[in-house]
Amino acid sequence: MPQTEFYYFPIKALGEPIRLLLAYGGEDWKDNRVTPEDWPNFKPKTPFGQMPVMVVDGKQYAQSIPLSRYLGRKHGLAGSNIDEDFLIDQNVEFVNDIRAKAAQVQYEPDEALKAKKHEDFSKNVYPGMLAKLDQILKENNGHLALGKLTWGDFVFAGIYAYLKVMLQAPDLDERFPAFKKLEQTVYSLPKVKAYADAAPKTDH
Ligand SMILES: N[C@@H](CCC(=O)N[C@@H](CS)C(=O)NCC(=O)O)C(=O)O
Repeated sequence: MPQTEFYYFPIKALGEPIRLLLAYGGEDWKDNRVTPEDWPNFKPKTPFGQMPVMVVDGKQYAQSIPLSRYLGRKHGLAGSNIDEDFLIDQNVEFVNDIRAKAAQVQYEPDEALKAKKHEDFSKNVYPGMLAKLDQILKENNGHLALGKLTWGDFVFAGIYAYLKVMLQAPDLDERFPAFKKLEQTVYSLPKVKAYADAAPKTDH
């Protein structure tokens, strides 16, 4: 089996779900953490000028959610039919919607507008979305879909720390204990824990 090479910035963010899935699957993989200094040289060599990127036997795989879905299928974390797969996809996409909303604020270059958007979204957008996500986890036995461990849980657990930063919500664990619990469920899986214990420590 060829060694899998994984490339992402030295943070969790969109790369961490894939790292967690590679660890869970017991793959022989190398965690290449590309520094911002090295990125301009590597960027043109990637399929979309972005990371994460996985390379297996010279073949490149990109886009974080399809990568997670692919590894989930490979390692027995997908649904057992297209309806179950749909439920995972649907709820993963909703988590991604929350991230994308927060990204609209976080990457706003105008500081005054950024503050205004944050205030608006914190009052009018995030509470409803987060309450919905909390409801989804409660209806699914603490998981993102199907009432059991799926690759969707790895997407959530991998980006949760980043989500807190993006939402500017350091109190999210206290407001929604089910979120923290799901993150811990995934990070407590023995092979995932072994990876995380040995990995460089980053806050998001
Ligand atoms: N849809 C892509 C988005 C990837 C993405 O936005 N990557 C960012 C880091 S989180 C990146 O590579 N930024 C550097 C750049 O665009 O030059 C995915 O989910 O993989």
